This record gives sequence, C-alpha cells and structure tokens, in this order.
Amino acid sequence: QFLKNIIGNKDFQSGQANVDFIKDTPSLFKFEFRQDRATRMLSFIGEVVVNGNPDVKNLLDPRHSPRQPRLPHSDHTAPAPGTKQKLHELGPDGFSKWLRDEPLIHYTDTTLRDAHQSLLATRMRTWDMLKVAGPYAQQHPQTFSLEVWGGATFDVALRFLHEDPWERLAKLREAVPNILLQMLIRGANGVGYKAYPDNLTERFVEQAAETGVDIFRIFDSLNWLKGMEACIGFVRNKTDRLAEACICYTGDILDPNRTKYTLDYYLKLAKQLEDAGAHILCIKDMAGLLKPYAATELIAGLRDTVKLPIHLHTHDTSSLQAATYMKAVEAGVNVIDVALGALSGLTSQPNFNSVVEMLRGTPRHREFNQQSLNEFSNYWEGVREMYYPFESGLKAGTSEVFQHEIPGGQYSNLRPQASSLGLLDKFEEVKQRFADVNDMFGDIVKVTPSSKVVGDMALFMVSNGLTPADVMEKGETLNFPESVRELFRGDIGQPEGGWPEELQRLILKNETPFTDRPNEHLAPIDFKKEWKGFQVKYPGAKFTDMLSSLLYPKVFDEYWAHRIKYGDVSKAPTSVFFYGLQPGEETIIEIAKGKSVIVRLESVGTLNEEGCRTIFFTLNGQTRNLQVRDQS
Ligand code: 3PY
Ligand code: ZN
Repeated sequence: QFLKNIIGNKDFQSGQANVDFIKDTPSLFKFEFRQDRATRMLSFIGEVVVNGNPDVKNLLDPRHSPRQPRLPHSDHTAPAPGTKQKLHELGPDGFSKWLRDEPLIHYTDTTLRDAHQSLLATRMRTWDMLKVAGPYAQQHPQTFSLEVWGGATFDVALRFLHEDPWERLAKLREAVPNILLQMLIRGANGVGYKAYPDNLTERFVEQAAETGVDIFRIFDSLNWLKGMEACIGFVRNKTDRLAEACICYTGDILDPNRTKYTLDYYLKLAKQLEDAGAHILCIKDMAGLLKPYAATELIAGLRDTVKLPIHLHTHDTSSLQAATYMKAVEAGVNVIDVALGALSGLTSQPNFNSVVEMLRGTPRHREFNQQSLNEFSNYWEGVREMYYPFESGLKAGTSEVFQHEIPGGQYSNLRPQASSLGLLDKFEEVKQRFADVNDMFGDIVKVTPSSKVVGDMALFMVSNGLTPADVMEKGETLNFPESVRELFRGDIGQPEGGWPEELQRLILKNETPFTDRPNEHLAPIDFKKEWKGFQVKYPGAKFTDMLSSLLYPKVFDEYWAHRIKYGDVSKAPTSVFFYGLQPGEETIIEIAKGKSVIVRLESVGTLNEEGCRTIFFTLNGQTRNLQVRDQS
C-alpha cells in the first residue's frame, strides 16, 4: 500500500515530490521475504554440511569422534534459596557486611565464563550451558555466584556463535533464580577494547542488571582508578546490585627487585576503591602470578586496610594456585574462584571439586555434594570434546608464566593469532617478546585490553625480526600497530608512573597524548535519536540489540544478517552447529518454545552446473530439499 501510494501520487509522477528519503534511507526499500523458522534452520544446517562451519573447518581432525555428554542427576524440584535471596533481603551494603564476616569459604564457579574463555577461546555455546544451569542451581544452591557474562563472551557470542548475548543472560537468569550471577566488565571499556561514552556504559550496566547480573566485577586494564570510578558509581547509584572492584595483580610482592607493584601499592589502590564505593574487593590475578606466600601477605594486608569482603580470582597456569588458595583461605579471604573439574586447571581456574576436598575437615570448609560436582564435571568433559578445535595446546602447567605474565584468558588466543601470521613455530619467541614488550612499556598491568596491545607489539616485533634495541634505534621510521599508537596516546588510560617518554615519542611521532579520561573526549549517545534510526535499519530489533550494536557496530551488523538469513542458530545442538549432520543422522531442534522438529539428513547431491548441491532432508518425516552453493 505504501509503495502504491507513492507510485500513484501526482507529485511523484510529475517529478515534483521531494524523494531524498529514498537515497537517505535505502533500508526502507529492502524487503526481506522471511522464511519460516524450520526452513531457515535447514538452510543453516545445509550450509554447514556443504561448506563447513567457517570457525572450525580448517581445524578438523577426521579421527575425532566426540561422545554424547551425560547429564548430571537432578531432582527437578525448585532450587533452595541462595545468595540471590540474601542480596534481596540485605541490600548491597548489608550483603557486603554479611559476607565480610562469613566464617566458611565461599565459591564462585567460573565454568560458564572465564573457564571456557581461557581454555576454549570463549566458544562455549548457550545450548550446552542451559542443559545444566537449572540442575546446577538445584543441586548446589550454596554456591556464592556463577560467573556467566562479560569479558570476551559478549563479542564472541555475536561474532562467532551468532548468538544474542542478552538472550544467554536472560535464559541463565531464568534457569538460576537462587545464585548470584556475575559478570566481568572492563570499566570504561565496557565489554569492548576501547573507551565508550559514559552514558553508554551507564545504560549497559542498567540493562545488564535488569536482565540478570547481580555482581559487576569491574577492573581497569592499567589499574587506573579513573577508569573504574564511573562504572562503580553506575552500579551503586543506578542498580540495587553489587559493585565488585578489582586490583589487578601483577609482578611479585615478595620479590625485592620488583619495586613498582609492591604490597603498599595494592593496599593504597584497595583503599581508593573502597572510597569509590565498591561493595566487594577483588584481587584479579589474571595471569596466575600470586604465589602462595604472597597471598598470605596480600590478603592479611587487605583485611587490615579495608572493611570490604575479599574475593580472589586466579588462573592455574603455573599449576601452583591451589596452594595459593590454601594460604588465602587461612589469611581470611571470603570468596575464591574455581571451575568445575573438567574445565579447570592450566590457563583456567583451579579445580572446584578438588579445592572443596582440600578444605574438607578444616574450619572453613563449606559442604558440597562431591558426587554431584563430579557428575557436572563429567558432563563438561563430554561437552569439551565437541570444542576440541579450540583447545590451546598447552599440555602442562608452566612456570614460564612468571616470566612472560600472559593472562590465562589471552593465552588460548595468542597461539591462534600467532598461527594466523605464520608464526606458530616461533611461539617461544613470541612469549619472550611479550615479556620484553612489557619491560619496554615500563612494566604495565597486562589484562584486556592492555594485554592485547602487548601481544600485538610482540607479534609485530617477531614478524619483523625486531629486538627491543632495534625498536629504539629505528623507531622514527617504524609503522607501529594501531593499537600500540592508541595505547600510548592515552586511549585506554594511564599506567602507574606514566609511559616511557622516549618510546612514546617514537610511537606517536607528532601526535599529542592526553592524560585525562578518554571517555571525556566522546560525545554522549542520544539514545532517542539512535533508537529511531536503529529501528529503521534493523526492523524488529530490540533495545538490547541496539546496545550490542553501539558496542560492536560491524559485528552486530553481520550477526543481524546471519539471524535474518538463518534464524536463531543458538537452538541447534553444538555438534550440529559446528559439524552439521552425516547422511542418515537425525537431530531434534526446539525451534520455538515448546515447538520441536526432527531433522534428518538423507543425502547430499552431486555438484550441479550452477555450482550448487541439493541437500535432501526430512523434516518431521516430510521430504524437504534445498540448494546450497558449494564454496570449495
Ligand atoms: C577479560 O577482560 O576478558 C578477561 O578475562 C580479563 O582477565
Ligand atoms: Zn580471569
């Protein structure tokens, strides 16, 4: 009717009408002829069958045949009340006081976020999580919190898994009504790699709380207080949830030669975070550098300096960190981060199941049903096999981490990054250069996004055969990676002690760095205006989609195109999502709430003249054929 009116209009016919809107908003004239859900799902499976999932197709091992994960036992009764209800009852300040004096140790289970970010390049799909989230809440209601969101999961969900991260959070919330849900947020950098306008972070925090986040673990990748203060304020003033602020731990407080990040440095920062309004203080040991006896000093010092409860996060890259937890528990830490057995250890968190046993029979032991924890671990062991292309290749703990200081969450990405540049056989050198770059940059805190920049610089040096001395000598003529330029310009904040001046001059050439908050240089988002334009560009999209798009415009655009073409592929089982179906294989897919279809791949036709193959499926027993272009 709209088009008929235009075409039938006299002014339009005589060329008098102003039709600039046609070229200004071309999307008004893009018509999507949407297929039904089942057909779009078949198209997706057909695409994977013929061309493979691009994320894994070059990493396949034909001998690998993953087994079906076994679901843990659950009573399917309503879960007992837990920390979520406690927060509701006490409010954030009351909760903070209660936690500080808790005699028994508390556990955060990171299986659904940091564990797979650190072991499997963040690829864990919502589908595998939802199978056990409800049973977990029912079986282990005494868990302090589940870390389920933030960090790299936001980006990876959209970019590689073609999933909506907000839907993941909402579904996990529904499945887990009794345990606090926790996210990791990079302060002024949100869940991205750069500074965002403050009012975007503010709206993001509000929406995340509304969708299900209870604890916001806030850090700054350079331990820069100014990078965290605003975010702490948003959680405190705009939500009724918990602001957990981090001191990122680097160096070694017991090493007298490392004079930059001393015990005093950490205690001072902790006090500032308490004054900024934090409800919980987190020691974020992102590379696993906090050694056991250093933990004794640090936890005891922090308990004396601040009134906040203390939450300890580490990575077991060196394989020493259970000992660190033992010492931290003795020194009065309140909460420790662990991952279920099969997704623990190495660059992930220490083993939940085993740490519970370590403390059994001691005064701070908290009871967990070990048999059930093991069943959950066995489930994840089966699931992990489906993600084998994303394994990092690290086979044993390594004390090298005390030299290179690569964060656990970055390690599993740095290898493929090196590999994509053809540098895999120089990976030892990449790790050495990572340490050299840290020295050149003045010994900085290394965690996303600052760690990514150190990694970029290390890869740049190895690719170009540069030593640190070469960089200083030839710096005037070198074209440094963009991320390095941005770091030295102050785009992600200021490091302790400032940037080394000579290197900064070489990198920035004639550009002037700034030293205030990068966010202050960014115009606030006009949400009303944005929303109007967004709805025109992405008809049917939700407000949360707009937030995703404001954080990751290009990634969101591609995600949306995929969603229009194939529908909600998070509903496909993981084996189907990554590997498709074999002829004769069948799967059940719940394409909408309460509506399941049975899909069976009958056969794949030969290549026709147009370069396509006909795929023969049956859908609920009815034959369905479709054509898929063969890209090979
Ligand atoms: C992230 O920011 O993604 C991290 O996991 C940092 O440790
Ligand atoms: Zn971590």
